[in-house]
Amino acid sequence: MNHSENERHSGAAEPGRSRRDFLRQGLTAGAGMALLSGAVRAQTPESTPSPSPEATASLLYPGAIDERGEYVLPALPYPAGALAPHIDAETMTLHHGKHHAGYVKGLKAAEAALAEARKSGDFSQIESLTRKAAFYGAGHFLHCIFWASMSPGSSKPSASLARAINRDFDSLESFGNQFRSAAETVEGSGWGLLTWSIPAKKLVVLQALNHQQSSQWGNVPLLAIDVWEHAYYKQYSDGRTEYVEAFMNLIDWDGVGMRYETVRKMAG
Ligand code: MN3
Repeated sequence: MNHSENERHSGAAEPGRSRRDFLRQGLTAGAGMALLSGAVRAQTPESTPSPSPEATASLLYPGAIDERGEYVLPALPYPAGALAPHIDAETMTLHHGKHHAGYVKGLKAAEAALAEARKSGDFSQIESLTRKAAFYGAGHFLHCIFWASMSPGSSKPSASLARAINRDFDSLESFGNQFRSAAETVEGSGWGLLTWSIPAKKLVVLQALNHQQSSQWGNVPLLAIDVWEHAYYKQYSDGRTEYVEAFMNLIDWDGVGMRYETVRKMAG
């Protein structure tokens, strides 16, 4: 599977949308809106009612599907140039409008082909189609988390997330060192991820090769850095280390904390 497959597709980024608009987009009107009050960030999993399944999904995978349940390219939660100088507007626009859009298109095509196979009973392409569904699907979902992992402002982990980080990584500094090292050493194209392990009930740093390989099962990504060359090459050339360092300045701990609280509510 060659990444250049995605080069054909283009989609317009939508700069100028606020973070709040972005979050609202993925939420269903009723239960989701209540979560936007800001209260969800400040409260513990035990003290708030569980959000609806739709709201939970859109908090964990922001903007991944539209109100009809169709896969969709979410708008960026900030203008394309808002993360400069750490990530410039040209890189963001190309990455979002071309590459991420290509994953959405590939995922839809794979699922349509699988539906056709079920209808016709011809499963001769099942291996290729299943692999494509995994590749493009994982690519789509991780990019949704990637955009939401960053923000132009500064932030720090909430008290409950900080406690979990200290418990599972000894300190925020140790977490940062492990996360940076994981991201910098991904072999080829892939991701550095902070995840919540549902079975182990703890935070785990993982790499993903391409988008879909090397995960544990049962891990929900909370923070994602894309280290495919298309994420940084225009600005940093082969300087992945410098790009990873720049990303560390952009981490949106509010969003990470929101996903942490949501998954804890969903699965302890
Ligand atoms: Mn990418």
